[in-house]
Amino acid sequence: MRLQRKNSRTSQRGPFRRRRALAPRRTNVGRDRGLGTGHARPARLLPARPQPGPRGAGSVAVAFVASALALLTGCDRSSAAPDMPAANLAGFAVETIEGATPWTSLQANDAEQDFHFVIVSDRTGDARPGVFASAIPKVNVLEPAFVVSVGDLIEGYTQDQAQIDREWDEFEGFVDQLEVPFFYAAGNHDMSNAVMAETWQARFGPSFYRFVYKDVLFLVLNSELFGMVSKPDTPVPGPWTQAEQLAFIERTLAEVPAPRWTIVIVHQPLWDYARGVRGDWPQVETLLAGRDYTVFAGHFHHYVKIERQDSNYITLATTGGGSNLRGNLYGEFDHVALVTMAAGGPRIANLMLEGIHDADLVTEDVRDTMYWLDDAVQSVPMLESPNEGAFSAGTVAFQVTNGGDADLNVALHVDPGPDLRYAGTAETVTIPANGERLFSFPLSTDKPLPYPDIVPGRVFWSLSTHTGQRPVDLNVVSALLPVTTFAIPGGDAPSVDGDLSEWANLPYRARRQGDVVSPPTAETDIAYSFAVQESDGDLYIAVRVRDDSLLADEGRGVLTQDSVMIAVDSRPDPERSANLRLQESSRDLAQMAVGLVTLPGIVEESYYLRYLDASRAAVASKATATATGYDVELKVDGDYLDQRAGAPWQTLRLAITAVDWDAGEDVNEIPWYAKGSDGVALHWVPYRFGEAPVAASGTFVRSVER
Ligand SMILES: [Ca+2]
Ligand SMILES: [Ca+2]
Ligand SMILES: [Ca+2]
Repeated sequence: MRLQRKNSRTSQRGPFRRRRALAPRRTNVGRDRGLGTGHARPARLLPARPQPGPRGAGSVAVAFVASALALLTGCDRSSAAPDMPAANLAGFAVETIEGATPWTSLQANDAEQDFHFVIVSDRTGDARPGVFASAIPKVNVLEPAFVVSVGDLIEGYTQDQAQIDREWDEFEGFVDQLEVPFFYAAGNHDMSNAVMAETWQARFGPSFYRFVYKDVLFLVLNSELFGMVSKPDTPVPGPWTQAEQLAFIERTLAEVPAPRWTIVIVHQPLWDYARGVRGDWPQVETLLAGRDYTVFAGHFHHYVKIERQDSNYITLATTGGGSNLRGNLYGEFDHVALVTMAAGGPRIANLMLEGIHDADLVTEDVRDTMYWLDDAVQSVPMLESPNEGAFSAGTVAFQVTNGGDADLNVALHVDPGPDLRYAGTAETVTIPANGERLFSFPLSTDKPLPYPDIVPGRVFWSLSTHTGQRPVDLNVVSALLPVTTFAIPGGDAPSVDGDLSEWANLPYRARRQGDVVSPPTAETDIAYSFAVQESDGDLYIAVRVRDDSLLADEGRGVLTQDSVMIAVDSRPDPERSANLRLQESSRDLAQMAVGLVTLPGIVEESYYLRYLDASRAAVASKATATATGYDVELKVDGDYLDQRAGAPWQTLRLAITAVDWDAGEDVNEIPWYAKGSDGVALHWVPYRFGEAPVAASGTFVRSVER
C-alpha cells in the first residue's frame, strides 16, 4: 500500500515534465494534455455570485453548489423552496437525499452579524509612488463592508496650504475609487502643524471619533494629541486637545459599554516605544480593561503583533510607505489587513498586495499570448559539419517568431561561457505582428575543441509585447552550443546484463551539468560516461555512473532514486531535431524508445507513464552496482527504431540523464525537480525536454549502412 502511494505520487508529474505548464494552444478543456498538466483536473468552475447581496467567499462556493443542484433538478431556488426540508434554515436549499450526502455540513459560515472590513496602512514617509493607488482596486476586489486607515495618508510636514491641498486632493482622488466607505485616521504626516490640523478639520471634521457597526465599536483616535502629554511644552497646535480626546474616550466607553467587540484605531503604537509607553495611553488601556478589544496601528512600517491586557495590538506594515521590503520575518511588506468580525472576535488575514488579483489575472488573450511567447525563441538545427571531431568556428541560430497581433520587442545579451568566443553585442530588435526573424550568433574557440567538451554559453532574451492594453513580458534563456553528429560504431552484440566488460571504452562523458537552466551538479556527487553501439540493426547503450552513494529502493518511484533516463528518437526530421516544447511531450515520447533504468529494475506502470507502453517491449535494460556507482546496459530493438524512422534507421537523437539521490537521513520524498529536493538530474547536453534545448543536439549516425 505504501509502495503504491509513493509510486503514484512520484509519477504524478512524469519524468519529462514541461516546466512551464501552459494551457494547450487550442482551448479544449477536456483534452488529455499528457504529462504535467493534470489530466484529471476538471476545469475550475467559477461560482456565480449568489443573489441577493454580498456574502463571504466560502458561502459563494456553497451557494454555487446549491444553485447547481437546483439546475440539475430543473428548478430554481425560489420555486424549489416549498419542497425543501426544515434543515434549510441555514440558508441552503437542497433536495432531500437518503443516506450519504456529498457535503460535510449545511451549517454555513455566514452569520448575519459577520462582516469584513479592510485596514490600509501607512502610505507616506518615503512613499513609493503608485503602491497605494494600486491597492485601491485590490481592496475593492475583497468586497469589504468598509475601509479603515491607520493614518499617514499624505506626506505633509508643510504649512504651505496649496501644497497640503494638493496632497489631500490627490489622496481623495484615490479613495474616490473605493466602492465602499473610507474612514480617516490622523497620522503624524497628516497633522504635523496647526495649518494641517485646521485643514483636516475643514475637510474631514473631527480627528478622533467613533462608530458602531453590527454591534462592534470602532474607536478612531488621534495619536498626535497624545504627544501633548509627553511633551507638554510642544503641544500639537490645532483645534483639539488631548484632554478633550481622553474625555471623548471615557464618554464613548461609558455610552457603548458592552459591544460584542471594540476596535481601536490609532496611528502611533504608543505602547511600543523603546523608552516606554507614550503619553497617557495607560489611561486609555485602563478604560478599555475588561472588554474584548483589538488595537490596530501603523507608523513603524514594520508589522508586529503584541499582546497587552489579553488583547492583540497589531502594528501594520505599509501600503506604499517607505520600506526595505525585506519580507515577512522583518515585518516589511506592502499589505492590507482583511478583518472578519465573527462571533469569536476579529479574524485577521494579512494580504500581501502582490497576492491580491481580480478575475482578470490571466485572461484568455493573455494565456494565448503566453502560449506562443513561451515558444517564440526556437533553436535552429545547425548540423553544418557532420562527424567533425572538433569545433573552431561556426554559427548558431535562433528563429524568433511573433505569433501575436502587436509588435514584439526583443532584447538580448549573450554570455558565451568559458569556451566560446562571441564578437557581437547586446541588441534590441522589434519584430512586427506575425513576423519572424533569424538571430545568428557567430562563434569561435581559441583552439579546436572536441564538440562533446564544449561548455555551452547562454543567450538571455527579454520578450515584450502586449495584448489589448496589457503588457506581456517574458524572459527566456537559450543554450548557445554548436552541435555536430556523432558516429555509432557497429560491432558484436553485447549481453544486456549490466556487465560492461564487452565495451572497450565509454567515450562520452557527463561530468558537469550539460543543461544551462538546470541546477549545477558536483562531479564528486554524480558523473557518468557512456557509449553507443549498433549490432544487426539493434541499438546498445552502456552507461557507467559514478555516484558517491547509491539509493536503490523498490518502494520508491523511478525518479526518486538513482536512475538513468534514456530517450532514443529515430523519427525523420523535422520531428527528430525539433525542440519538443513545440509539441505535446507525451505524444512525442510515445514515438521514442524510452528507458528508465534503476538498480531494482522498477517498471513503473501508471496512467502518467502510459506513453511508454509501446516502447517497453522494445527496450531491455539491466543495472548493476559497482565499487564507484553502478553500470547500466540498454538495448533497443532495431525493428522498433525502423518503424519510427519509416525506413531502416540511420540517424537517431539521444537524450540521456542520470537522476541522483543519495542515501542517508536526508532522503525525502520531494520530487527530484523540486527546490529542496535531494535529487538532482545530470544531463549530458542541454536537456531536450527542458527549457533551453538545442535543436539536433545528441544526434548520432550509424557508421555501417544497412
Ligand atoms: Ca554486458
Ligand atoms: Ca551522488
Ligand atoms: Ca546516488
